[in-house]
Amino acid sequence: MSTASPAATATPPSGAVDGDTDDRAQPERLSSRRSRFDRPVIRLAGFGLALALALVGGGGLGLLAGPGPTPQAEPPGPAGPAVPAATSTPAGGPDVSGLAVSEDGYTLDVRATPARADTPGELAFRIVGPGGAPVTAFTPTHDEPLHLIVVRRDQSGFQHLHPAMGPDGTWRITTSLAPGDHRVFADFAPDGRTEAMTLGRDIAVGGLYSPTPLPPPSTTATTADGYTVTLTGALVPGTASPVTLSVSRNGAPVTDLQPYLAAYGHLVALRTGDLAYLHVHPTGSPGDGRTPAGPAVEFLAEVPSAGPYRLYLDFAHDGVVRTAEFTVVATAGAGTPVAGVPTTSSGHGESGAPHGH
Ligand SMILES: [Cu+2]
Repeated sequence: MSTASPAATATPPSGAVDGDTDDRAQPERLSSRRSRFDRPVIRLAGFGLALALALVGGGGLGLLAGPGPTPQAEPPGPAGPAVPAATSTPAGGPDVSGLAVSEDGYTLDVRATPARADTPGELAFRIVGPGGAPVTAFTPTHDEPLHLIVVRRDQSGFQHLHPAMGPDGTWRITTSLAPGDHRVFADFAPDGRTEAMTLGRDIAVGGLYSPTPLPPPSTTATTADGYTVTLTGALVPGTASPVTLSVSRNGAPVTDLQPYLAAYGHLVALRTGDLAYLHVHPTGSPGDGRTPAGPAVEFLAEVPSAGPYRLYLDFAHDGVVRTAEFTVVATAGAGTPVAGVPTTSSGHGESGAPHGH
């Protein structure tokens, strides 16, 4: 009955994408410091999502000044001329991440991209603040002042980078990108904001683009260097869904995972179709006295809608950060097994796809 999917994929040790040997290949700096605040669950609410999609689809802010009613955006003041909310995102909250290039007055301003495909080049950008000047002060989240995620729009080539900022607020890193359109996410908290935010935009890299089909759902991912990560749990739209990822190496459970970004794992989920960004984190922290260093790392994830997502788990072991990737289909209804496994297959708990609770 075991039909292990050959399509389970994982990227090799971080940085080996495209075979280059730039700084992504270096092990991430490992630290056990706790970040100042965590965001255990990012909710993507439907209302904010619709508006954010309108923004993205419109290619700019113009739509905000349009005639569409924005039920939660009206100030509570007395009657007066209706003022279009042209300079900020609608009320309803930053529930949607990564779908907008500008939000709450902050804009992701890309200054340079690698000139040639599959060749190391500079990716440079700034975060421009509400006053029009680049932001230079950030509150670290998960041990870093800014997290940069780059993934091609077909959800291949995932990279989690930590660029360096110059005194003028320009962030730079050398990276190599395959041909095609890539989504760049900047995940950060400007000083003075209590919550992190994620801005996203596309960058284009010329060349012959051969899209990679989304791998079919699987509960197992393997890395090139002998790690296997097994996913259990179910993604239920609108629910904080427990998801457990278990790491083994050459068949033996790994019980000495290293802290990475103030956790034993760092999980990014991107919705297939629009690359809506969910930044999910474990339910425990290294050193809290109750969270083991593997093999299991537990997360809470709340997805906004049914359908496929691509999950990218970063974990650190033996001083190297690796990424394991999964396709997971979120299905409405409690207890639906993860990865779209039919619920009618068996009445016994042998399948390795336990119920959600
Ligand atoms: Cu990061």
